[in-house]
Amino acid sequence: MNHNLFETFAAKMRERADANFIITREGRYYTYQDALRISAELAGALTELGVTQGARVAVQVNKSPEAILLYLACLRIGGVYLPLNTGYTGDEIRYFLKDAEPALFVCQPRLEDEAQALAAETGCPAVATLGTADDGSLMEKSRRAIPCEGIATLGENDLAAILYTSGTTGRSKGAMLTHRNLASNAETLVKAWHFSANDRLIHALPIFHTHGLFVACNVILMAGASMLFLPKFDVDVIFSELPKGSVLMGVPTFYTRLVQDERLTPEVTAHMRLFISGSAPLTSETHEAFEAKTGHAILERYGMTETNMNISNPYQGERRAGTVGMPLPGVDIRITDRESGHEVAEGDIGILQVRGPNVFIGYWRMPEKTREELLEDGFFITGDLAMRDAQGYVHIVGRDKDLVISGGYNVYPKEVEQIIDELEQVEESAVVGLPHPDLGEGVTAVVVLKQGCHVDEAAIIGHLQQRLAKYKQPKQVFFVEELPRNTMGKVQKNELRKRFADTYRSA
Ligand code: MLC
Ligand code: AMP
Repeated sequence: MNHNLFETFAAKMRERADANFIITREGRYYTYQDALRISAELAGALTELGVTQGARVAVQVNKSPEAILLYLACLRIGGVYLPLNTGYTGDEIRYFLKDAEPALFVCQPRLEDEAQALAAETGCPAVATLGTADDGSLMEKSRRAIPCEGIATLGENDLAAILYTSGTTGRSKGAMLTHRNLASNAETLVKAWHFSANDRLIHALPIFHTHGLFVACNVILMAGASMLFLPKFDVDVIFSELPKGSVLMGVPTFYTRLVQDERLTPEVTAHMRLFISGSAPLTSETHEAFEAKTGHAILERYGMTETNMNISNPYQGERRAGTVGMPLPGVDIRITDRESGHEVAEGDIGILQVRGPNVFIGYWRMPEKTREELLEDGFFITGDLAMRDAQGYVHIVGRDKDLVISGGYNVYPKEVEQIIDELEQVEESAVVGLPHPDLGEGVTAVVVLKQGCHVDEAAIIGHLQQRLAKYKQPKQVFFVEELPRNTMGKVQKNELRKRFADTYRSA
């Protein structure tokens, strides 16, 4: 395997030069030939803006085909792509810019002034803009720049991207992903899921996370296939596009919304080859209802930002509801007892660890955190609780880490609690995820006020609004006299989850 991701893509792009790579609903399209040419032009612009091999390029832009061409340009010159959720607030962005020290910050045109201010404050030397219609200063510059036709020479541990995952201690950690990590995983997934040049992926995920960026786009590039780029997941649009696609990748919320719709029939999905779900648990009920309505068994897989994809249900063979399947080729797993660290017996629950060429090389400038989670023998401690059954299928049964997954987005309670606790009226708080019919889990805050103090839900949400992306903000806030604690004084979040379990049941 060639570990240089762009070289691997480029070989396919040349082979498929006249074929469509990305198309939009408005009829805009880029062939592979276009992608080769424009990525060279953008690479020229990046170079002029001071991006050198190993330099980070922070990108917070709305979804567009050009954003993927920018990702390709970055790979081409050995830059390190650093995508950021468009929902992040200025406070959140400030931290990433300070921590990653990018050579360039690419933002939406309408946020240029804010971006300039943040860049000046954090010492980021350059800012460029990218819109959603082939516009912005970066595209303009690329049209005038000397194209950079070459491809950087890279070692197998050279970084392709840094993706930030929120930290359990409140500080986000930058997962360093190498070209080898991404190339090996894309190659594995193309084979495992039988992707070919004939595929057309309906792409409705955001492109600032592993799922929408690497699982979706890298696999398409590796197969020389095409994708229909949709700005977001919209049920009506999906139904109108399903007859033209062959694969849909989504988080469970995509499927729970589709299943509730009477338009979901065998006919509308007849052209589709495959439905894939991941990023959060897909319930057996949704899996079964989808199969009953369409005849398609959703293929559920399991992955993480730090590891790419690890475990998948089979393409051929039984796709078992409520399980994530078996380790992908090249991936080793072990399920260990939290206390002893020894592997548990088949059927027992333990902490899932994974190892393989897909596993990241560490957290950016956090050697201690890296040592805690990435063991010397190469296994990464996922923090997920798993069980392997007698047929070898892995079940993700819960989490050892304090994490909420809302509509496929991770929310670390600590980060939210810390900001709530800043309010002078607040004694303490606990943030938990409660069952939510649409989002899987709903972020919920339970707050204890200081004696004699008063503050309401709106004030708490108002305080969070400036600081945290919308999806991290609690959908509901409860006030209690005290938080339940065990004998060690640790807050028993399980008790809170039980007590407020029905909060969103009829949502
Ligand atoms: C949007 N909102 C959310 C939310 N998404 N709130 C909580 N959790 C979410 N996930 C907010 C909006 O800001 C809006 O607020 C309100 O909720 C209603 O929005 P909506 O129109 O219903 O949301 P929608 O645009 O439909 O988005 C829902 C979604 C989207 C599930 C389609 O969140 C999504 O595409 N999620 C995918 C996340 C993802 O790609 N995860 C992969 C991570 S990688 P208001 O007040 O403005 O109305 C990974 C590794 C792996 O995990 O294994 O893949
Ligand atoms: P992220 O850090 O955003 O990459 O999220 C990774 C986490 O998502 C994993 O550690 C799991 O907790 C969860 N996850 C991903 N895929 C699945 C799945 N199929 N079933 C259950 N949880 C999943």
